[in-house]
Amino acid sequence: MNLQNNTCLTAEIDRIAEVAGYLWHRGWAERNGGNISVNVTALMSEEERSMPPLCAPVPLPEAMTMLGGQVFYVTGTGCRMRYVSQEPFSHGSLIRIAEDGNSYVIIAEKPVAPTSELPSHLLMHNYLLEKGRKNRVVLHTHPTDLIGLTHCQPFLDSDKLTRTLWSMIPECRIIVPRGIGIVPYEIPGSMALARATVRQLAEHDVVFWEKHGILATGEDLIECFDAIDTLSKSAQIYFSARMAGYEPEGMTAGQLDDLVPAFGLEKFQ
Ligand code: 2HA
Ligand code: ZN
Repeated sequence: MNLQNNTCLTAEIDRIAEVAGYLWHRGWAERNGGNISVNVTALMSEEERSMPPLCAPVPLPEAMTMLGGQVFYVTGTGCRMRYVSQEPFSHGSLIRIAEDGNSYVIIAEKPVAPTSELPSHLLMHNYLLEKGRKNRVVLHTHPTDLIGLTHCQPFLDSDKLTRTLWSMIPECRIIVPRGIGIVPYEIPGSMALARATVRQLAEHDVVFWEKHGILATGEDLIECFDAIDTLSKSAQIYFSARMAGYEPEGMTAGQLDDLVPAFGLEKFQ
C-alpha cells in the first residue's frame, strides 16, 4: 500500500520531520536524545490501518486497554533527530497496537524498532485517552537550559519552577497554562518513570524529568514544541539576568493573574 497518497498522513509526517529538525538545531537532541510519538489513527483509512505487519507481535509490559487497534508514528530506538528530520520513515515507523492492548506490530514503512521510551509514551497516550483528553502527541527532548534548572533543588518544586518561568514573560503564562509537573530522577525508559509522569499529567501538559529532560503532550506537535520553546526562552531570560549579576524581578502575581481573564485561561494554583 502506498501511504504517499494519503495527504493528511503525509502532512503529519512532514510536521514530525519539521519538529525533529528544530530539536536538533536548538541543541536539544544530542546523539539519539529525545523521542516523538503521534497518534495517527484518525488520519488513516480502515484499510491502511489494517496493513499486514512487518514483524512478529512485540509484547508490552502492561495492557494498554484504551489503545487497541490504534496506530502511532514513533521515532526509532537509537535514532538521531537530525536524521528523523531528513527521512522520518527510515528513522521511525508506524506501529499498530493489538486489539487487547497487550502487544504491537510495526506496519510501515520499514521494520524500524520504536524508541526505548515506547512503553512510557503508550502509558501516557492510554491515560490521556482514558481521561477524554484530545492529546495525540507525546514529545520528549533534552533542552540544555531547562535540564539545568532541574539540577537546582529549589526548582524541583512545581509551584516555584512554574511561577519563576511564567513570570519572565507574559507568553509563558499563556502558552503553558497548566504549569509544569516535576518527576524526581528515574531510570530512562523505565515504567517507574512512565508511571510517575502519568501522575503529573493529571494536572499538567509539560513535565520536567529531573536531570534528564522535558516531556510535553498536546493535540499538535508544533504546539508541544512551542510550549517547550517558550519555557526555554523564560529560562534563558532568568539565566541571563543571573549571569549579569542580578535576580530578575519577574512579573508580579497580580500581573500573572490578570492574564487569566484577558486570555480566557484556565485558573491554575
Ligand atoms: O531516546 O532520550 O530518554 C533517548 C532518550 C531516552
Ligand atoms: Zn531522554
